[in-house]
Amino acid sequence: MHKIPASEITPEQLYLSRRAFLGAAGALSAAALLAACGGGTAAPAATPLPTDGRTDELGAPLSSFEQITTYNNYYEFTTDKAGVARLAQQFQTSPWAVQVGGLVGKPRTFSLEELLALGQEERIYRLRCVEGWSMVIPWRGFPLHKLLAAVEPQAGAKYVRFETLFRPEAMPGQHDQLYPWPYVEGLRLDEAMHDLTLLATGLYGRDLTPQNGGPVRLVVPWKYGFKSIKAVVKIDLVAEAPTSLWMALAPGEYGFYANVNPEVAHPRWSQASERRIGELPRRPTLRFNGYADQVAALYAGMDLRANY
Ligand SMILES: Nc1nc2c(c(=O)[nH]1)N[C@H]1C(S)=C(S)[C@@H](COP(=O)(O)O)O[C@H]1N2
Ligand SMILES: [Mo]
Repeated sequence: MHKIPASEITPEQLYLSRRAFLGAAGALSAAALLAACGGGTAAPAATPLPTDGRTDELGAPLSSFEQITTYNNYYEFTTDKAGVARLAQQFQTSPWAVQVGGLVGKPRTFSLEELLALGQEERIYRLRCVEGWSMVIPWRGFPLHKLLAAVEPQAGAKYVRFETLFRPEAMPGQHDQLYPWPYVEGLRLDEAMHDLTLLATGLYGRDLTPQNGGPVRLVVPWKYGFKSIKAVVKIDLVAEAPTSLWMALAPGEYGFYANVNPEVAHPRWSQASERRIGELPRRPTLRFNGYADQVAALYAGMDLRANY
């Protein structure tokens, strides 16, 4: 389905030499190295960070900073995954505000600084794109339920609707009339309240890069990557299931739930396996992307084939 650029299949030797360098530098953790760089001075985007031997809870190594920040889906900029980083480089992520409203007792606009104050934990999650590739990403952020609690959802609120910034001057892909901009996504309220559901403001201990959805994006690790909407500016609690951009564009291919499910094929390809970026053999895709223990109960009694 996709050609594998050479840049993705040769990094192991690089990792090994970086590891050796770290060893020589002494027992410095990645965090210590970052701290040593000084908080305010962001290293050039091209500078790779060590994975420091860390893994997800299933034992899979973290994807590298370089992989995570140079292979992106972000149609507001371009449909070329390798081209997003350059086009998004000048994107202004500050100042930023997220307007939270709809069926809530206390509608409120959060500045980025107020969002950061809600917490900055690290969460290592797998990201599985509906196209059949995946990564392991160390996000920094806070569970969305913290923000929702602050605005006090009303009894009639059953779903959460998310919207990306619409600014065609800065996001050239938004001139493409084929897509019903702005990008919209939605979750059922209980999915949104689940502790795994994150609002991410960083990765690898740094502020979130523009190409990864900076300054703030949603991360829902048991769903296909397209649910994890980037550059969020609006969050509304609503009574009815929102229509996402992908549902509007191709309702037969993309449903509201989009839970990772190896047993339900996309109409045009199997979802039984995936290509972890940087690896050659494909991996089997896991039910709910490996988070079934934590989230399967949300869908008890539902037909997950009909609710794709
Ligand atoms: N606003 C917006 N959010 C988006 C997308 C997009 O095109 N626009 N692409 C989605 C898809 S298909 C995936 S797989 C992930 C990719 O996130 P990453 O580039 O940080 O890996 O972002 C999702 N969020
Ligand atoms: Mo995706």
